[in-house]
Amino acid sequence: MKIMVLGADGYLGWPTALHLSKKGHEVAVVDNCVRRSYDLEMGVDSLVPIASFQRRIQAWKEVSGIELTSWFGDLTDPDFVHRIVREFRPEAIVHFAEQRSAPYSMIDQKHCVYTQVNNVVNTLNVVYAIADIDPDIHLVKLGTMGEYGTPNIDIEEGYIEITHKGRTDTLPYPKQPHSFYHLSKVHDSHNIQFACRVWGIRATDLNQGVVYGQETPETIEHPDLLTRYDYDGVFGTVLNRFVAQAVAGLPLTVYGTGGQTRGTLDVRDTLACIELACMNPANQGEFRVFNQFTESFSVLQFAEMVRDAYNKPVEIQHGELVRVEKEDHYYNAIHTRLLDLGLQPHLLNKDTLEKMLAMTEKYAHRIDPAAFKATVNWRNTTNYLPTSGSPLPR
Ligand code: NAD
Ligand code: USQ
Repeated sequence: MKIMVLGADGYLGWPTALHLSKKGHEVAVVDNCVRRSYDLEMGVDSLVPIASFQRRIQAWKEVSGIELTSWFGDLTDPDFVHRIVREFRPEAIVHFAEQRSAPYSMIDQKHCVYTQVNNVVNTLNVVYAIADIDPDIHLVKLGTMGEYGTPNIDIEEGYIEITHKGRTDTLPYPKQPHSFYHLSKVHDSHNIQFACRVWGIRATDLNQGVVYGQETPETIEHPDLLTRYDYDGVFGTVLNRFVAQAVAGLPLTVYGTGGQTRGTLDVRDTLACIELACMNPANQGEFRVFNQFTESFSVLQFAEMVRDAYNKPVEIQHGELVRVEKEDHYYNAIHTRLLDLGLQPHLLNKDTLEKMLAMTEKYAHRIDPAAFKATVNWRNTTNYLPTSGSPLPR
């Protein structure tokens, strides 16, 4: 199958591109490497050193003999998007390419507007290119479980049947997102659904939970193939941060009581889910939604699992609730559709955590303890950032 991966220099896009090409698909990779500029802006770095986009592609050719078609460019440019889709003519486009940090989107107005413009415009350009060039192309779009928020009822996979004043309809599930970043994904979902309805394109929205882990069978084949691992206060996700904090000998930073519950999955399952979605495309005109996670845990449970898996003492610290979110809530999100397609999950266990801890110990000398600080508070409209006066990365 011909698959174009947008955002292929990122944490998830890079291992996905390798996985799909190893499985025999013809893969094109696209990125403008803006993610690397966010690190420069904030003075932080991936725990695991990563080779340049060009070097990674070369290394994969040396290791596997597989040549990835590649483009360096900005997806907010509609001419660029049309050109690459016309030239490669993919059967599926896997779209990871967005600013994906909730705290980054909550720094100030400039970062909020940047996030929403970048994300919504990228997706609109992709949707237009598909509709103009070949409506048969299947869009596989990375959404997020955080689009739904934490309602006091079960979360369905995209749609809910509602009976109102005696009449019944199946409607998009209500959205109460956690941040301006999560809101950008809601806007994307609405735009894609509209395009499916009006132009008859086909799309799968993968509402993914928080991803953990770093190693995949392909990335560990060569040091220049490794994917990034973020632990800082803006881009680091919860379990990855807790593992790095444990190794650094610092307290695990649970915000508030830690009752916040989230769907989660192993990075290896992200790759499997993407391939399953590509191989089983949505019908023409269908806006299909999968909830892409395998288990759910509270933040405190994540912290306790890391503490119990490590062979050194670990302290759990309940700090300020820097986000505006429910600390204690009902959470039951349905996630059967990927399992029905054959997903065999890697569940979070001691063995996985021990491997994550061992990988992190290998790079412990690269940990900057100052980077852990949570610098963004949802209640402030202007948060402190050393470079907050300068232009945003492009
Ligand atoms: P990432 O930031 O590591 O990767 C995103 C990539 O997109 C980066 O390499 C970036 O340079 C690129 N990109 C951004 N804007 C671009 C533009 N205008 N033009 C070209 N390239 C651009 O993020 P990730 O963690 O790999 O996440 C990938 C996707 O999965 C995101 O859409 C994210 O919202 C979603 N997701 C991630 C997680 C997670 O835990 N990491 C969980 C759920 C959903
Ligand atoms: N949290 C802590 N302590 C920390 C870091 C986080 O208590 O040190 C808490 C947060 O307050 C939140 C939860 O952990 O309640 C998850 O935070 P996170 O930063 O791991 O995840 P989030 O901001 O939701 O975003 C991440 C990815 C995003 C993706 C999302 C999936 O960055 O791209 O969309 O996970 S989901 O959460 O399902 O929406």
